[in-house]
Order: sequence, then structure tokens, then C-alpha cells
Amino acid sequence: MTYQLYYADRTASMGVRVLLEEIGAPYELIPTTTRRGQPRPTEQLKINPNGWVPVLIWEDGAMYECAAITIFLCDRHKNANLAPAPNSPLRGLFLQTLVYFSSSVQTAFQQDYHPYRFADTIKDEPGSQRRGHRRLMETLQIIDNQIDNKKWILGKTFSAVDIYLYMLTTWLEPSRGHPKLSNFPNVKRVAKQASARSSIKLVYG
Ligand SMILES: N[C@@H](CCC(=O)N[C@@H](CS)C(=O)NCC(=O)O)C(=O)O
Repeated sequence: MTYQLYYADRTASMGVRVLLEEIGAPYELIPTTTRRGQPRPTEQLKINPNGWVPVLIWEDGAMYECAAITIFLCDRHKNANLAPAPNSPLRGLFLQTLVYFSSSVQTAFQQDYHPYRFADTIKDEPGSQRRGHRRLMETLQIIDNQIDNKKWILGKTFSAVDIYLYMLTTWLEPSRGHPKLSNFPNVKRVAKQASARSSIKLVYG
């Protein structure tokens, strides 16, 4: 079975592609855009009317939302060992971190890149962006403290949340007002270790 993934560079679809590489599943990338005002493929919009990526298609279904896709793929391909089992003591931390990434950290990036979704008028948009920059600082600090001196986010074992964190760090642009990765030494360490994986080298290289 071949997965299909709506794909655009520098987006959350890259994290899903890394997962597919880690799993070793065959997949096909369907190019799309995330640019404001540019049309999305009709089939993509049928699955995700928001017009966002990632969107994943498999033999008898399709879905969007990066965190949900991550859980779906990890559960479907247990042998890849990318997530703790449902009865593992680490399952709660895995789910909590994944959803925090998508609901809090990613939203902070959105406040900067898509301020018109958060501000009532064009005049208010710079305020949304500045708040997004501060929110990145706040949310990544929480993750940095959570990681503490652990090797990976879950402790000794690499998992899909480390891939997600790596992806988030690639979006940091201090020239836009984002905090620097060096502000978060534990995040930086985990991201650097993750960057040595062949899956990440292939997708981000
Ligand atoms: N909550 C969604 C957010 C996805 C998202 O923001 N995707 C970005 C790329 S990283 C996108 O498609 N942006 C285009 C847009 O917002 O119009 C998820 O986690 O999948």
C-alpha cells in the first residue's frame, strides 16, 4: 500500500514525511502550496477544507491534522517503535507533548505567519505577530524545562515527538523576531541528535 501525502517544503508535511521514512512505508508526495491566495488542489480541499497541509491518504481513508496523523501512523506501524504502547507509562507524556506542540507551539507560529486569523483588523496584525513571538518563547521554554536532562523527550527512547520537535525548530527565524534555538539548550540538544537520523537527513538535507 502506498500512502499519498500533500506536501509543501518548510511545512508540517515534512514531519509526516520523516515518519513515513522511519516506518519504511512506500509513499508518494503530491505537491501543493501554502501561500495565501494561491489555489489548492480540489482533492486536497475536499479532505481538508482549511487548505492546510499535511493531508494523508491511504487505501481506504484520508485525514488531516499533524498530531492526529502522527498517532495514526505510529499505531498503524507499531513495529517502527515510534510511540509508547497505549498501556505504557510513557503514553500520557507522548500524547500530551504531541498535542501541546500542535495546539500551542504551532499556534504561536501561526500568530506570526497568519496574523489575519488572530487580529480583527490589519492594524491589529503586528500585535498578533509580536504576541506570537513571545508565545514561542513561553511555550518552547516549557518544553525545554520538560526535557530537562533527558536524552530524548520521552527519556531513553527516540519517538515521533522528537521528530515533531525537530520540525518545529526548523521554523525558528530570529530575524523575524522569533527566539533563538540557543535560548533552549535542551530543545537544541534533542533537535541536534534527531538531525543525525537518516530519515531527517533525507527529508531536510
Ligand atoms: N493544526 C494543523 C495546522 C497545519 C498548518 O498550519 N499547516 C501549514 C503549514 S505548516 C499550512 O498549511 N499553512 C497554510 C495556511 O495556513 O493557509 C496541523 O497541525 O496539521
